[in-house]
Amino acid sequence: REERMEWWREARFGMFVHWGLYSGLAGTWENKPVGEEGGMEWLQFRVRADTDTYAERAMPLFKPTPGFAQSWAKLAKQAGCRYLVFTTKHHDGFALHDSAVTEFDAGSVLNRDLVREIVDACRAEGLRVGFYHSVIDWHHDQYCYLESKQLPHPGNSKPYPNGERDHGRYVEYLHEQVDELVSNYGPVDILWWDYSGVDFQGDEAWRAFDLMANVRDKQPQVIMNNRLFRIPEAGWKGQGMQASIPQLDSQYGDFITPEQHVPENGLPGVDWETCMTMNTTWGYSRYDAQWKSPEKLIRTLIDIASKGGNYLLNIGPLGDGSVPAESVERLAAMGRWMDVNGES
Ligand code: JFZ
Repeated sequence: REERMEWWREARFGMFVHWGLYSGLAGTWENKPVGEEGGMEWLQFRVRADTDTYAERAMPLFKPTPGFAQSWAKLAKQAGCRYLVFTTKHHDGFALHDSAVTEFDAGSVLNRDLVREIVDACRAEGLRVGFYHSVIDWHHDQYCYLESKQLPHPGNSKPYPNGERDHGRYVEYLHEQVDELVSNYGPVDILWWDYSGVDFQGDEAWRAFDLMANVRDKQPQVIMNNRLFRIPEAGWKGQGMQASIPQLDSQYGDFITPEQHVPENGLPGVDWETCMTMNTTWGYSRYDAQWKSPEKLIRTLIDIASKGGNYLLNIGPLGDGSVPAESVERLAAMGRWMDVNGES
């Protein structure tokens, strides 16, 4: 473990990318803003749309231009990031790779493998690559926990159109899809799981230990976060974004993920990474103008580095894969600071 953590502990700064079907919708539903702030990657849930309606409206707006991935990788590199973590699948369930186990994926819809494009682009810039993967999946008809209970389903207004669901079949799907991701794209440096809710604990809900063991088997050097679990032993106490505590038994993951904040005294004795947005949303919104200043972002990077953590700073590209100008400017400013002050 010490060996595989080495590069990550020195990396300090990574780029997070939230990008998927929701990106083209840009925070808009039926010509109205879904909200001024907050996670627009949750758009489907926020408007309570079933998957068919959501996909029908979102797909025509999701049109990645050729070369979008190279521009992300160059941006990350110039900012001084050492790694890039991107959403292979978010909670809506749309997979960016070419998956054999679903047609709700980029392979089926666009005849492209966007995971391969992004991985290749990162490698070309010498960046380490991480896969964010959501265990929540609103589109899967056997996914029965938490939010999907509250989503309508096509042709039936009842939450459980088919009676009791077989959660085991969803878990099988999850395992198969993750297996594709760790088998077909060469070395994967990070598996960034997201996330197990309070009312179900990782192992029973996801067969998490099996899931992690298979990933580790295919990718011996991979580093995984703690979000398959929601228990104190895995660094979670209570609910909410402030809930990280400095303990992590390595069977639950390699690092802890404080969200949108820097723990006041760091998290002594454990590896940790703060993930953060530059405005208030992870997935792109054309309405969110609450940008943190470049100075504030640089100070946060210094604060985190001085406390022994890593900073995973998010961009939310548009449906065509282009990056908002506000994000490009901020990353450029951070890159200028890193050129002077960072280690090479
Ligand atoms: C999750 C996602 O729901 C969100 O869309 C984004 O991807 C973010 C990085 O991760 O958000 C969470 C997950 C867990 C907590 C809070 C936000 N939590 O446990 O407090």
